[in-house]
Order: sequence, then structure tokens, then C-alpha cells
Amino acid sequence: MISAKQIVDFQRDGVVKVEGLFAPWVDLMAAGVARNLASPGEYASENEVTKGRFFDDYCNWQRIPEFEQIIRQSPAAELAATTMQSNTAQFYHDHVLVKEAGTPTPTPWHQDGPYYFVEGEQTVSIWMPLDPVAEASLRFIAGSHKWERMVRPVSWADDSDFYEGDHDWIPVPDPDKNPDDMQVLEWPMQPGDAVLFDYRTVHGARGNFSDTTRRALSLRWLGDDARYVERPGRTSPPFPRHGMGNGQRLREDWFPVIWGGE
Ligand SMILES: O=C(O)CCC(=O)C(=O)O
Repeated sequence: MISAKQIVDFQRDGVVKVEGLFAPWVDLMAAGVARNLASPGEYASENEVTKGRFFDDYCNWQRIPEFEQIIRQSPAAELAATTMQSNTAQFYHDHVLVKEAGTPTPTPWHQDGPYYFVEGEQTVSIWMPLDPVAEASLRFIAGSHKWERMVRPVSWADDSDFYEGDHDWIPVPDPDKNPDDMQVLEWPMQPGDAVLFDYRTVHGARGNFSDTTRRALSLRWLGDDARYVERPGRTSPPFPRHGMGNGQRLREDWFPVIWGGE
């Protein structure tokens, strides 16, 4: 599923690519994404674009049976636990991202962590394209999961602060302007491939200048040490009325443990 060397790569770089593992699941993922597009959820977003379309939506696995099947039955949970070096893999949320052919809008550089109400050394997102990608693949700043301070979270729509007030964020980095300071990792990918990255790893993507729509499903997992942390405002996803407090494990009735545990 994943080699010892790949796990070392993930621990060092905060990201690793796994080839082909999800090939048997691509059709089911594509059916789920098609269902999601036909029936967007309450958080669906049509991101601002000058041309084309950049759709994203999350937290739909309980109403999209294809997603629930992939979460519960594909190798994703075991892969997540193994990669995080965790005894358990708890499911956090699904995220669909569709960037149509000819959409020049980049995905801004960001860490997922500051938008989430959870922190830990053991977290992983599994991002799986359903179409071949090259230039429009995800890009990662190697080692950024070990940065001491988190990157300022911004609204993707207008670059405004995501949370009100002053906080101890560092500015959004631009590795393309500072190539000597930061190493960017990116790979061409085929359907069935995945990139796994820590919630703290800074990532982004170019616009999709290819002639193929780039559909992707991201499945987000938590390991043994992940705990609820209060943020200075509404998080993304928000999970209203979750009722959790600082330092708690995420409630398992909403965030099921799929691998390991009792
Ligand atoms: O697909 C993209 O462009 C962005 C994906 C992303 O940021 C994520 O999965 O965390």
C-alpha cells in the first residue's frame, strides 16, 4: 500500500504521492462527484473565476452513497492510518473540487489546518484526481508542516482575512517568487493516484489551462493525537452545534473511526 520509504518521505516533506492504489475506485468516485455536482450541498461554492468554473463542496458523505462506500471500504482508511503512523483513522470530511478546462484561477497557497477546528501531529488528506493532471496538479511546499507558525488563512474569494482580529499568522508565502528559499513538490497524476499531505503542509494549484476538466476528491483523516481546538471564528467546514471543547477528541458519532479502535 505504502512503502517504509514513502512514510519517511511523508514525515520529512509533509506530502507523498501513492500511485495506482485507487484505480479500482475511480468509477465510483466519479459517480459520487457527478451526484454531488447534480445536487450540491449547503456548503457548495462556485468560486469567483474570470473564465471557466471552479466548484467545490464538502461534508456530503452521509447523503452520497458512493462517498460513504469509498470511505468505509476502499484502502483509504488503512492508508491514512499507516501514513500518519497512527493506530486509528478517524474520518473528518470529504471535499470535492472541480476546476473546468480553461479556468485560469489558481488555488491560493494555504494550509488547511488554520481553517479547521482540529490540530495534531497525525493528520492527512488524501487528494485523488479523477482525470489526468499535469500543470494543474496540487503543489506543496516541502517541509512546511514543520513551520513554527501557521499561515494567515484567507477567504479564497477576495483574499480578505478569514478570521477577524489580530493573530500570530505568517504571511501567505509565494514559493514561485522565492524559489531559493522553498522547495515545491508536484507530480503529474493519473486517475487512481493520490497525494497524501499533512493538514499543515502549505499547498496550492495553478489554473487549469488544459483541455480536460480536473475533478478531484479529497478525503480528510485524523490520527490518534488529533484534538479539537477552538479557532477565533467560524471554521471551514463549520459543523454547527458540534458541542466539543478544547482538547477533546472529535466526537465519533459525527466523525467515525473507520480504521483501528475498539
Ligand atoms: O484541488 C484544489 O485545487 C485544491 C485542493 C485543496 O486545497 C485540498 O484538497 O486541500
